Amino acid sequence: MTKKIDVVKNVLDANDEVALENRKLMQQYGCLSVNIISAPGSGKTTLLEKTIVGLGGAKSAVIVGDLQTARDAERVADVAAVVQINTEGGCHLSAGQVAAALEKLDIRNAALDYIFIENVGNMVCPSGFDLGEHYRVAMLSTPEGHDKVAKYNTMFQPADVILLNKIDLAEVLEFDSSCIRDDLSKINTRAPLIELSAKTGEGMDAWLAWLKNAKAKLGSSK
Ligand SMILES: Nc1nc2c(ncn2[C@@H]2O[C@H](COP(=O)(O)OP(=O)(O)OP(=O)(O)O)[C@@H](O)[C@H]2O)c(=O)[nH]1
Ligand SMILES: [Mg+2]
Repeated sequence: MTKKIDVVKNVLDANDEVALENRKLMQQYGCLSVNIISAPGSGKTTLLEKTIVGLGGAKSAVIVGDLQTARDAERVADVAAVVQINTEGGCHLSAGQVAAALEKLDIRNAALDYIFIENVGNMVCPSGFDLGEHYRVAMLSTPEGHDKVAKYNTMFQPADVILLNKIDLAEVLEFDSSCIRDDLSKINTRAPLIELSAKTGEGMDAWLAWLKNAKAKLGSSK
């Protein structure tokens, strides 16, 4: 029994060591990195397509994790350097996979301003793995229902910012964002909640302002 617990602990310790190196490397080269975690289909790739364009002249790269296919990478390739990681069954990205992607992106010479990590669509597994990101973004969308913060608290509790996407559908779905706010007040009062629609662009200004502010603060205590 003790042996099994040791193995799990060793895996997490090894991941955290690589994550620390990733964070140092991205810090050294002035790349703000965010790790976006959500259920499949919440709109991570759509958000990234719009975000990177919205950041104007900034140079961005995307590391995208999926079980199979390069479909998400193909969608963002026009606006950013991209590395697709196929986990082939794995339900989350690991720090080692991100370290390999940073080498592929040639981080030391690429002069990147932002690195966006789109984690594998999953509300549980990615939360346990630090990738070395500066900030963690937890996203949910209105079709998923307003009970998700309380039910998947491990995803929302450590988040630095929370995005509620697809607010263009809120009315037809009778989505109650006060439920989200109530549940967040019990587990995470630190992270701002930004309501937006990656499709219509509503609320995107607040998200872009948050990113630019985080980028400006890079190099401080974080
Ligand atoms: N109505 C509406 N649809 C959206 C919005 N954002 C994304 N979508 C749609 O939601 C679907 C899934 O979007 P994706 O961006 O592929 O979602 P994802 O989170 O990257 O999905 P996975 O990578 O498979 O986990 C697509 O049909 C998008 O067009 C939004 O703000 N409003
Ligand atoms: Mg995607």
